[in-house]
Amino acid sequence: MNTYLLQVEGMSCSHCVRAVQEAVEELAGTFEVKVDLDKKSVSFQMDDQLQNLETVKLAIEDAGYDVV
Ligand SMILES: [Cu+2]
Repeated sequence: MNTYLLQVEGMSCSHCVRAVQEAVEELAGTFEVKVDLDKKSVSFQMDDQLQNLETVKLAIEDAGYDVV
């Protein structure tokens, strides 16, 4: 299990925070998802056997936000 931190652009309110949170949480192999609106970031733990970073990035982008 590794900890990751991604910068996410486009979040402006608590609804956005929830959308990003859910997009990452619903993926297999992600845990302890925390979105920080002020820092424009999402941190999470990921089991690299079950999930990969590219899929997480795509899930966030599919939710309507940009991973930078
Ligand atoms: Cu919002």
